[in-house]
Formats: sequence, C-alpha cells, structure tokens
Amino acid sequence: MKKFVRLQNIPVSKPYLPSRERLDAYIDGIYQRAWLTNNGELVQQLEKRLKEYLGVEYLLLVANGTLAIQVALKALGVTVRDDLRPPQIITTPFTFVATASAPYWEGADVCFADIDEHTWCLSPESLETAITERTKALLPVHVFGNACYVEAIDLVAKRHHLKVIYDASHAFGVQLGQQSLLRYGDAATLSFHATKVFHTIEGGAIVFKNAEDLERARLLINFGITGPDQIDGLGINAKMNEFQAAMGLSMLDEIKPNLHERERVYRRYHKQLDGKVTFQKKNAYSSRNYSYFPILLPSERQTLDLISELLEERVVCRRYFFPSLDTVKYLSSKDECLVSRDIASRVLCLPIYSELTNEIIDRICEVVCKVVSSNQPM
Ligand code: T4K
Repeated sequence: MKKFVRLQNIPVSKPYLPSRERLDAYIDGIYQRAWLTNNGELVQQLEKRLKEYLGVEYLLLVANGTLAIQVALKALGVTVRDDLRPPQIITTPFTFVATASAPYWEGADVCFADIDEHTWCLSPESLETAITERTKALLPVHVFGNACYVEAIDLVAKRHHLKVIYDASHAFGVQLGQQSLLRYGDAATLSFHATKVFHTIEGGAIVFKNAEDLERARLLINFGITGPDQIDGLGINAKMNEFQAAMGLSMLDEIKPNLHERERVYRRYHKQLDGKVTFQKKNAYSSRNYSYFPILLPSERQTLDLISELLEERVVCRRYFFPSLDTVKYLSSKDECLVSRDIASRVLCLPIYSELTNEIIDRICEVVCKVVSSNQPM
C-alpha cells in the first residue's frame, strides 16, 4: 500500500534563497561603502557577470520586468505618436498581464494576434495578419521559456519595417542553437521577480541589439540626467538598487545547483504525466530552463476539478495564463483570439521549485492522473 502523504501548503513557486553567508558578504560591502543605489558597485558587477553568463553584449539592469518593457519601448522610439494617433503594438494574449499593460501604460494601442495551439507562442502567420499601417512594433513572449519562432517573426518584422521586442521574462539562460535566445529582436526583456528561476527580489533587465539603444535606455532609467547639472530629456526612475544586486550576485553564485534541482523536478513530473496530459510543444532548437511546469487538460471543467482536488491536498496551482488577455475589458480589444482563449481555459501550472521533494511530486502526479482518468471531457 502507498504511504499517505499529507502535504503542507505547496505554492506554485517558491523563491530560491541563496546562503545567508554569501548574501551577507555582499551586504557587508554595501554597509562599508554606504552606497545603496544609482549604479552602484554591485549593480555594475551583476551587469558584467550576467553578460558573461548569458552570452550577451548590451545588457541593462532595471527595477523590474514591467519597467524593462516600458523602457525598451521608449528607447526604441516605438511609443512616439504620429499625427496624434497612438502607435499600435501587437502582442500575444497568452501571457502575464504586464506584457500588455506596459505598452498600454505607455499610450500604445495594444492589439492581439493569436497563438500557435502547440507551442503557445505567437503564431507568425496570425501576427502578420494583424499588422496595420499604424503598427510600430511586435512584442512576442517566449512563454514559459519556450523560444518563439524568432526567424519567422524577424522576417515578418523586416517585411513591414517593425521593431521587435521579445518579452523574455521566462527565458533566463535559454539557448537557441549555439547562442542566447536573448540576442534575437531589437531588444529582449527579462523579469527577475522573486518567483523566477533567477531573481533579484524585484528586478529585470533589457538586452539590446545595439549599443546606442542601450545608452539611450541608460539615460531613460535615471530621469534623463546626463550630469550633475544637466538633464537631456524625459526619463523615469527604473534603477536597480544595491540590495537587489546583492541578491542577484548570490543567486548567480548558486545558479547551477538551483537549475539542477529544477531539472530533477521537471523530469520527474514529465516521466509520470507523459501520455496522461498535453505538454507545451518545445521549440526543437532551444534549451530548457525549467521555469514552469504547465500542463493542458482536455477541458476547463477538468482543470477546475484538478485545482480543487489539489487544493484539498494543500497544493496551490495557478492558471497561468488565464484569462486570455483579449478578453480583458480595459484593454478593449477587438481581436478574438480563439486558440489563446481555449488554451487559457485548460492550462494549469504545477508547482516547480528547487526544494520540491520527490514525494510531493509523486503525490501531485497521482492526483493529476486520478482527475484525468475519472473525468470525461465536456
Ligand atoms: N512579462 C511576463 C511574461 C511575466 O511573466 C511577468 C511577470 C512580467 C512581464 C512582469 O515582470 P515583473 O514586473 O513582475 O518583474 C507572479 C509574479 O509576480 C510575476 O513577476 C510573474 N510574471 C507572474 C507570472 O507570476 P502572481 O500574481 O502570480 O504572484 P503571486 O504573488 O501570486 O506569487 C505566485 C506564487 O509564488 C504564490 O503562490 C506564492 C509564491 N511566492 C510569491 C512571492 C512573491 C512566494 O513563495 N514568495 C514570494 O515572495 O505573479
């Protein structure tokens, strides 16, 4: 007989906390220098180490992943109005709300193109159909770390003279072929929120293709100030501080064991659920970073049943990403993205974090299998 496992509040994600000794050593330095923010030593160190680790040249640290999108859009000049008409930006409805709210906040008209039913990333065909004469930029998302079909998207962008900003919030460390996925597009943005594979409590970064764009963004994140007595243009405060950078440096010191454990969790789920539920189809040329473990159930009813069955075991799964953003009222979209609506209604992210034990994973899988086999799709 199987041992009964009583689970204790298992969240969908749990921040990785590096060793206190390591973190304290960085914080001691902050105390000694009494330099807390405004491009401090640790922010500079983290920028340098991340460029090496990720294999990119032009990386700028910022306060969070939402501001990363806003600043990238501004730096690339895509939020400028022509003839007082707002610029149009096309994105995916199957993402966290910040992907769409960030350009909306910047005054853009946000339009949605539909996703591919297997990869759950923007479909390049649907993207091209959505382009109008007002479109200025494309904002695809490497959702759950799965690489978009970047070559196809970049071709579409070239044909229509559009900028491409990838929301790569989930794609820390993902390689496409032999190089970083972050090298694609005019810019790629990252979120370093506490729940991410790599985090700085709150934080983010922008990886630019060109040095000039990075320098423009560097001014933008510090009020447009160019010297003690000089202000060159509009800016905002989007700087990362030294305590965030201390966390980031400690995280980077321990990234290998963290990823190793996440891979263990991923593989264990995969082995037990393969054939029982549908998985996101991975881009065959890209690596994984084990950031999320999404599954697709045959019906919304089964998804809701599974949520409540797991809650009885105190396992809190999340419907990332429900609702499909083309249904969110304030974004007042005229676009109907039926594939996204369908996937959003049936998707569920299972807990994934480095401390998750095999015993708990096995129990979660048992519950998933029970719900899937006992319910008929509706
Ligand atoms: N683009 C994309 C594609 C994104 O996914 C995100 C963020 C962004 C842009 C914007 O980046 P940021 O501006 O956030 O840097 C969470 C995160 O807050 C959010 O960063 C993330 N995406 C999104 C997918 O997930 P919520 O509303 O689900 O967070 P919350 O507070 O419910 O936390 C989720 C689970 O994590 C909880 O069940 C408990 C656990 N948790 C959370 C925190 C904060 C902890 O155990 N400890 C903690 O400190 O959005």
